[in-house]
Amino acid sequence: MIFLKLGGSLITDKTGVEAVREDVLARVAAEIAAARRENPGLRLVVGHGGGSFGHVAAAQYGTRQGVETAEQWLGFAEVHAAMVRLNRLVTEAMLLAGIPALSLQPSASALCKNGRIVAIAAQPVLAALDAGLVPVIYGDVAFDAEIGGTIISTEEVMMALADALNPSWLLLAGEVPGVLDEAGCVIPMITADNFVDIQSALGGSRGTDVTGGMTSKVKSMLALVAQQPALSIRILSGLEAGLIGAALGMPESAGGTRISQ
Ligand code: IP8
Repeated sequence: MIFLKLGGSLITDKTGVEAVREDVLARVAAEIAAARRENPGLRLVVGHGGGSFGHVAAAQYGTRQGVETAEQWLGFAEVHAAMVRLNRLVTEAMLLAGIPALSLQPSASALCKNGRIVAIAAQPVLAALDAGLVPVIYGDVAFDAEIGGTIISTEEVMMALADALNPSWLLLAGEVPGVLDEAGCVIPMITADNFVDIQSALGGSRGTDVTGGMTSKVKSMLALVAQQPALSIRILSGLEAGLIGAALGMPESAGGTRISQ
């Protein structure tokens, strides 16, 4: 079982508004289709981020911090609608490539408390996999028992599903070739043991925001592999043709950064 996240920065143009990278989407879909043909037993869940779709409305209404007023609830509905528009494009590209992609709406499945997912319906995802389908999830809005509503990222949805689905790999395909060190080289392997050294390398080379971004991403991925020792994570570039296909075929030896326990 493999979880594959297509980053929002990979499949959309973040400098535009609701601008999809059609060429990237078509190529990635073809790579996924080829990997499935080579390995018909592959159980695959695909997820995608928001990029220039959900994040624009989400920032405008501050949806992640909570939803209370009528205007904020309108924003909640608009963020979801933007994500559905992107999800349709992703799903259509996959269907066109011959992948039996089935979109499953996270906001109809997940419930949160203070911004954290406390329940998610894993059963429909399992049923889809058993039927030979490729479930497609995405970063979405979600109802929240404490703060009304919030935003759940693709990784958060995948992490919540990991308990029930036990994936062996989580592949995070983005624009960057992996986690980079001070010299700009890809760090091939991160574990809890070498994280201290890596953290200082990250801190030395980048601005505070970016450092916080990658450091906190790596930290949450290390927490995830500590919870799920059989899971490994790979951060890789989806911009380089063939890498996603190679990672789906042989995740152990694909490029990028591996995060393991
Ligand atoms: O791009 C967030 O998903 P992400 C999606 O995986 C929304 O963080 C709704 C902004």
